[in-house]
Amino acid sequence: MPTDPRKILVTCALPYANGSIHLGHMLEHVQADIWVRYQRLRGHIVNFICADDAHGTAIMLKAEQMGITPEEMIKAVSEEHQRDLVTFGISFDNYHSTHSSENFELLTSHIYLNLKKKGFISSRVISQLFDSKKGIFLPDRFIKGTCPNCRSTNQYGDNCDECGETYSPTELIEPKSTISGTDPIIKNSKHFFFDLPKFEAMLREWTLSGTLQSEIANKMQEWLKAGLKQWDISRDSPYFGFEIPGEEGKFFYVWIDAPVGYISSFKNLCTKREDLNFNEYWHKNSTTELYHFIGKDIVYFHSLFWPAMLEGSDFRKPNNIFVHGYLTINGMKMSKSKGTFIKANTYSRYLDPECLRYYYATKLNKHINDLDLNLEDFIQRFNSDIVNKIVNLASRNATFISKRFGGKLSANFTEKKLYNEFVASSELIAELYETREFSHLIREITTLADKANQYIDEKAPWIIAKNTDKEKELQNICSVGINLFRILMLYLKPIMPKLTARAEAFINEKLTWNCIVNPLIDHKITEFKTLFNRIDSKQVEAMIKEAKKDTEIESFLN
Ligand code: NOT
Ligand code: ZN
Repeated sequence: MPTDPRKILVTCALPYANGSIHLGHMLEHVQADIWVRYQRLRGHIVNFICADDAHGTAIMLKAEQMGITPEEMIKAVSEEHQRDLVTFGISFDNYHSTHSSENFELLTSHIYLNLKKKGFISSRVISQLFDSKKGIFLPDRFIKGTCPNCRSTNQYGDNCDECGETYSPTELIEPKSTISGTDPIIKNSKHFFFDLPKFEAMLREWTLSGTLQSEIANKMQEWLKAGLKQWDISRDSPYFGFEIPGEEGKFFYVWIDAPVGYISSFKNLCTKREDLNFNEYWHKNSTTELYHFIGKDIVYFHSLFWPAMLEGSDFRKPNNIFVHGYLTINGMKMSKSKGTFIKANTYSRYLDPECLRYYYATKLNKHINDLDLNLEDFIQRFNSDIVNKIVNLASRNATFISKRFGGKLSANFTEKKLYNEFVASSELIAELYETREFSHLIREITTLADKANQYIDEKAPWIIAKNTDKEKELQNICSVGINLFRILMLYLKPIMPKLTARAEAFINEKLTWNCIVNPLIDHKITEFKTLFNRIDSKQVEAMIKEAKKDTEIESFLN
């Protein structure tokens, strides 16, 4: 039974520590952050957790290429990631690293040893491609060759971009190591496997429970039908990661320690916060809620391996995974040469992060379809909705209230019916936040904004203001306008927290979910200052110009 207030643990996928956060990552962080801020606004207890995913061959090689240690690289990247996430208002309670003592301890002592004790781990010798020049077994992504199916050249070791065929790297024709350019040899090595097929019944039950997004339940059923396979969880040295206890030279594959990062980041938070109890959230019978926001590329890990690992080692399982699609920019995959591979930091040097938060919200829903950031539409949509409809609603009324009435709202409220209609929308708005139907909820909010502006247009306070006998009426109308603006700002608070904070300073009140039940009467507001400036297309042009010049990780330039 969920508790009230609900206790909720929310995660985003852990960004790899070998590159900058870009607008694609940000889609997920913004989606999760809006949901989290909404839950907090409703008085629930939310722990919002993330970390850097710091292990693996790619990170090891990248550091080597840069002439630094992996530890130095992941430290610098983590600082950059956290700075960017804060800039975009992502309100994590903790941001840790998978290269941490908590993660090592949890993975080795609690998860791996438990799985091993229960007979879920086995070992056998397998053959893999090995780069003898570099002295390293080659991950699929570091092998290129000719597709055994369609004979296209220059294809990766795991699947063909041309015909879509998947295969094992040893089947690739004329494989080459992309690290040294040499021909790899086939070499044997002992590997450790997790017995995923043992968890089939539990996973099938999850697909039938009705909680998962339908696309995910269908996908999982396909995988279950095709048959689950033993999962290789080990890698040979040299590898940047955790060594498997008792198995010298064998390391845990990054994808097994990455999800454990969810638990260890929370464990790390428990050391900083006395009110948190680790077991309450992770015990197998926990009544708290656990949700993972992820992209559609990593569903396999989160829907199959992860729940199985948790079940097998006596931890609680997630209540749900919330999967989103990919981001495209101007209808295409992000591209460096077009200047649409946009890093979070490049964006925030030219544009306000809240514009992007808003735009993403206008497009997000509970499904996993891809989402397009069309830069022209972005400018147009933001200026029209937020600046013209919402901010303008405040400014057109505020001037009269401050100049003519010393900042005081009217002592009686004249439009109860209209006001109550705005308040009544809160139920639908709440449901749309809860179910992550943000695009629908923005439509509701802008429809209300249109109604509010229509009311002001009809009453035309600028005409009434010319008639000195109608002082009271003028004050009443503008007070209605400000009160409707107040409701709209509350509804937008999880999406645009900084704009809302400025609006709160202006209204002179901290907005809570229930505060809008009654309008503000006889209440003093503060002087109106510009709440938001229009986006100028020049800002977007300058950002794109800059994005074309971006190097991969900025921290190392400074
Ligand atoms: N670093 C990974 C990625 O795709 C995400 C790891 C998420 C953690 O960017 N894991 N699990 N399961
Ligand atoms: Zn092919």
